[in-house]
Amino acid sequence: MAINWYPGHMVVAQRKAEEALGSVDVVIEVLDARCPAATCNPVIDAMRVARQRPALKVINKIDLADPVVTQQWLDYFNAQEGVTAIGLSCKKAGESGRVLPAAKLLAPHRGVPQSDGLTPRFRVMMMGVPNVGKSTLINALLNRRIAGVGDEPAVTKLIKRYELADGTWLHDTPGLMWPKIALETDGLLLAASHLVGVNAYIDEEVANYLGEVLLERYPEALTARYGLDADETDGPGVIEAIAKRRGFRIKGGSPDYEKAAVTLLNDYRGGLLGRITLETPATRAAQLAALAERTAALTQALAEKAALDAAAKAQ
Ligand SMILES: Nc1nc2c(ncn2[C@@H]2O[C@H](COP(=O)(O)OP(=O)(O)OP(=O)(O)O)[C@@H](O)[C@H]2O)c(=O)[nH]1
Ligand SMILES: [Mg+2]
Repeated sequence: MAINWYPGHMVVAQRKAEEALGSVDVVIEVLDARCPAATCNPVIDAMRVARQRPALKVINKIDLADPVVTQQWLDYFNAQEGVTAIGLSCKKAGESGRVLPAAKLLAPHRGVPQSDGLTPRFRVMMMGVPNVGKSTLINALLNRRIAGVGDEPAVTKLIKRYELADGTWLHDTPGLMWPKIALETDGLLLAASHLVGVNAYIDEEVANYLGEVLLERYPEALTARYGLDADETDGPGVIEAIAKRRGFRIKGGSPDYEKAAVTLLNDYRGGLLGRITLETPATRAAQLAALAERTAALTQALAEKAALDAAAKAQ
């Protein structure tokens, strides 16, 4: 199932963000530590690179993620040109204090008095996919609950500017998706992590994939929470086993897969399965290689068909 969620307000928001980029110094791109690469919006990267703005990638929600894998992602992003990455949890007091000093290092000319006596104001813009914690980070930096937050994708609908006591401008932006997600599994990771609108996917399909990833990467978490046997073989098997263990049944007595799927999604989202990261730099590289192979095979098949059509026409 391909998940694509690109509601109308995002088209407008993207255009406005593109305009606003011209007058900010650093883009703070907020990512979700449970799926950091899937939460990298390629359109945001392209906009930022076109405007030659440096990026501070903030891997947020590390309280929910596997600390070993978070370190792997920090190393991965820090190796990228024009990018600095830090990990934090907005839910932990004081952790956001590292954000602005790290961002300032990327624009050393700003906020420093010039020879004409003027001090150029430091301006940052929070960007990222929906529900990753952009507004929560703004509130943490302001030390006030002023930006609207909520555990629903697309809470912030308009760009808003906030000012810190030292004159720094913080722009909050609506979460942005992009028109076509190249890796189908990225859409599933985003949906599992509650980062896309609920109307864009079917819980059971997403939970089947989540079950498959958990079975592969964190089988012990499934055993601890649901008492699953190690011999479950696939995602649907995990959902079926949860329904059986918990006694979820629909009228007539068959297993209630829907209820089991929602249970798994909510438990993962709420951190009840422990600290989990659904992708690593290695799993990502393997998926990208497989995608490249599929694309090459498709291109070749199309070229062969075009050659056959041309030969048939020539006869
Ligand atoms: N566990 C955990 N939850 C967090 C963290 N940061 C934010 N959240 C939660 O994530 C949810 C989304 O936060 P928001 O700040 O509204 O996200 P946003 O990126 O502004 O979302 P949109 O405006 O919809 O694009 C809220 O329920 C927050 O409480 C974190 O570090 N850890
Ligand atoms: Mg917001």
